[in-house]
Order: sequence, then structure tokens, then C-alpha cells
Amino acid sequence: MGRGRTSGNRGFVAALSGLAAAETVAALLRSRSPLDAISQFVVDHGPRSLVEPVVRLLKESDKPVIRATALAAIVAMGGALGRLPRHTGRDLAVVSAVAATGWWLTRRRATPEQRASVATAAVTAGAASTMAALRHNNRVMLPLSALTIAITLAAQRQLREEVACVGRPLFARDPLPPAVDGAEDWPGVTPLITPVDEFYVTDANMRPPVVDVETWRLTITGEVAKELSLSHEDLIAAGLVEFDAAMVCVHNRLGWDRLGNGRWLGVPLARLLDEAAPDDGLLVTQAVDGWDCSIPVAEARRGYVVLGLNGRTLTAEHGFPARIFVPGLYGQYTGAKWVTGLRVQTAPNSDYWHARGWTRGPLPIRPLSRIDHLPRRTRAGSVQVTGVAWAPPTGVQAVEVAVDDQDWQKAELAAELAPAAWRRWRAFLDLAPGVHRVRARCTTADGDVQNSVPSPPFPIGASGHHTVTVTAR
Ligand SMILES: Nc1nc2c(c(=O)[nH]1)N[C@H]1C(S)=C(S)[C@@H](COP(=O)(O)O)O[C@H]1N2
Ligand SMILES: [Mo]
Repeated sequence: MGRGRTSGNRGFVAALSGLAAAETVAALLRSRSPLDAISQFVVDHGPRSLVEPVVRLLKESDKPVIRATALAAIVAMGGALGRLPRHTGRDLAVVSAVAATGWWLTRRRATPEQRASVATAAVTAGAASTMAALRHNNRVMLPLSALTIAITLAAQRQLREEVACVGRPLFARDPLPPAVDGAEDWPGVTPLITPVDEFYVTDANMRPPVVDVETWRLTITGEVAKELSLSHEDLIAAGLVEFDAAMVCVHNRLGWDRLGNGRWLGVPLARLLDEAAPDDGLLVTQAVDGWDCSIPVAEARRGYVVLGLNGRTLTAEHGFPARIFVPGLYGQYTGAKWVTGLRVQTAPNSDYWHARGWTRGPLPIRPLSRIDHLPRRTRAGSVQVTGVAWAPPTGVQAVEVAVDDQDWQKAELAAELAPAAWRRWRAFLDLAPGVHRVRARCTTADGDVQNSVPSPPFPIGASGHHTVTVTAR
């Protein structure tokens, strides 16, 4: 019994230190993280019926949880293996299988630079150290594990800092006037422009791809009059246009913040497509992570090759060096972050999310209102409520609020920054003592009233009224 437990712990520690070694080598060589590669496999192959509840349950913490689960599974497997009697042939077979699987997983969806043989080196180093650790006693293994884990954490941290780095300033040819809408002094109001570090991040990667901007090119190919290959400098030299628009994830639920309002900098796609592409074609936007989505050329002409957000180049998380954005389409239909290719074709494309059971695009953003600031407990009488409402690319004409089943009352609107941007609003409620349900809805510039029927994000985006409960005394 005692022996079994010791051997189990040994396998446990061996798996941990092997993985840590592989992670360290991968981070230092800018290869893919083996742990992320495993998690990525789960993300890629999880059926929609599983992915949707997980996203709903875990919100923004889905990735750390998937990563932690993968780590726990591997360490548990190591523990189980360590319990078996020593057998060189079987140990070798296990290490080879681990190395081969790791090699295959880390190469999947890696950028060309990352696809280099370093991934193999990383995983083999990990596997070899696991093997070595398995054959040594705890006196060697514990310091070894502690050391590799410490180095791993340091290397990972450096990588994270690189990825999180705020971009350098970018300028538009004709900059927009400062973003003000008159609601600046409303108490508790949501920022008009979402700061980059608070802007939601959604993509199918465990970690954002890091692209070498020196060698990066955006190519325009397929059924075009002339193929193009543009560098980051070419695009900047083409003259950047500034525009305000909300980016909304189709997974955004009532009251959630999987959307942001940005001041973007980009090159209008019309300039690149006008003469070149047929009107009935599709623009397939392809990215370094293997993700793709297609947009009808006629719609894509309203969009941009975006290079910047809020006055600076995109961060890695938001698609550095460039992404495609057509305001008014949900994020997963609006174009690729880390875009490398625009292929024009008339045949339908098997888009990343369509292949996983989602509606074929393009999917327009459904108008919605959100209550952002309303105390949950308050004194009876007049109470201020503030929020945002969006209906890109059309714009918001009116917002109304209702207390319980009373009549809808008009909210005060801040100035419209741009039709595609969100619009801030506030209202003063007269609350009698008791518990109340406060709801909000908007009307688009076209006169459409926000759909009142509650529905989940799948299959065409959430609808219903965001409702907040407040107790007045
Ligand atoms: N290459 C690539 N582009 C992508 C995605 C992705 O997984 N890979 N996700 C899309 C989705 S689902 C959304 S909601 C937006 C999110 O953009 P953000 O993370 O900058 O907010 O990017 C879109 N572009
Ligand atoms: Mo999304």
C-alpha cells in the first residue's frame, strides 16, 4: 500500500515536471504550449451542444478552466502510470506515444513560424524528463519539478506580457472629433468607448497567435481582376479611416458584456474590392489560426481591414496585425482576427462555425438594451438608471424603460456617436416601497422595436428584455 502510494506520487510528480519542461521549452522557443494544444483540441472538437452550456456556465473563465482540467487529467494519468511496476519497454512506448501525440497536437493550427520542429523538441524534452524523473527517486524529482515549474511560470509570464502589450499609436488621415456624447457626468455611466483592456475577447484559441509583422502579408486572391499582397506598412500608407462601432459576440446574453464599443482604425474594404471583385461573390476571410468566415462581397464593401483600436495598433488578443470588421454583423460573422487572406469565390465556403452547427452567415446583430447602473437596494422615490443600447449599423432612435407591468416610459438619450456605435441612455424611475422588476428596450432608427421574446444566443443571437430586480424601502 505504502509503496503503491509512493510510486503513484512519483508518476504524478513526473507528469507534472514533464509537462512543465515541455511548456518551458515551448514558451522560450515561441512554439505552441503543449497544454494549450491539448485544450485547443477539446475546444475544436467539442460539439456545439456541449460548448454552449460551458460558455454559459463559465463565461469569460472558460479557457482557464479547460486548461486546468487538461492539466489535472494528465497529472492523474501520470499518477496511474506510476503505480504500475517498472517496465522499460512499456515506459518507452508511453513516452513515444506522448511525444508523438504532443508533436501532432502542437503542430495543429500553429502559425508557420510555430510549426517548426521546435514543437517536437519541446514535447520530447518534456517526455524525456518525465522518463528520467520516473526512474529517479523523490530526492531528485521534487527539486527538478520545483525548478521546471518556476521556470515555466517565468517564461509564461514573459509571453503573456508580450501578448498583452499595448500597441503603438496609429493615426487616421481625418481624425474624428473627440468621443463625447453629453453623458459624461451621469453617475455610474458606462464608458462611451470601451478601453482596450476591458474589451471582451472571444476566439477559438487558447492563446492569441503572435504574428511577425515584418513577414506578415494580407493577400487578396481568387476570383479577382488582380491579386494583391499588402504589408502592414502598405495598409497604413493607404490612409486609415477612423470609425466608431460596437463589436458584439453572438454569445452575448441579456445583461452580458460580450460586446464593446470601439473607435477603430482601418482601410475601407471597398477600396480593395471595388474594381476587383464580383458583386455576387463571397469574401472568405482567413486567419493564421485556421479560422475562417465568409461574407457576401456586397456586404463586405461596408467593412474595413482594421489595424487599430482606440488610437493604437491592435493588441494580439484583438487580432494584431489586422482583422476584418463589417459593422452590424455578429463577431463570428464579421471577419477574421489575425487575417492573412481574403479569397473571393462564388462557391459557398465551409466556415469554421457553420461547420460546427451554427447558422450560415452573415448574421445581423439584433438590437438590444442593457441596464448598467441601478442600485439593487435603494430608497423609494426617484431613482436614476443608466445603460447602453445598440442596433448597428442602423442606430438607436429611442430607449424605453418599464417598472413591473406599468407603461413604458421614454429614457433620455445621449448624443449618437455613430449609428453603428452603442448609445448611452438614462431614466428616472419613481419607485414605491417594495420589490420591482425594471426592464429596458430600444427602437432602431428604422422604427423596429427590440424583440421582447426571450431566446438564447443559438441560433440567431439572444433577444428579450434585460430585467433587473430592485428593492425600494
Ligand atoms: N481568426 C479568428 N477570428 C475571429 C475569431 C476566431 O476565433 N478566430 N472569433 C470571432 C468571434 S466569435 C468574435 S465575437 C470576434 C471577437 O473579437 P474580439 O475578441 O476582438 O472582441 O472575433 C471573431 N474573429
Ligand atoms: Mo463571438
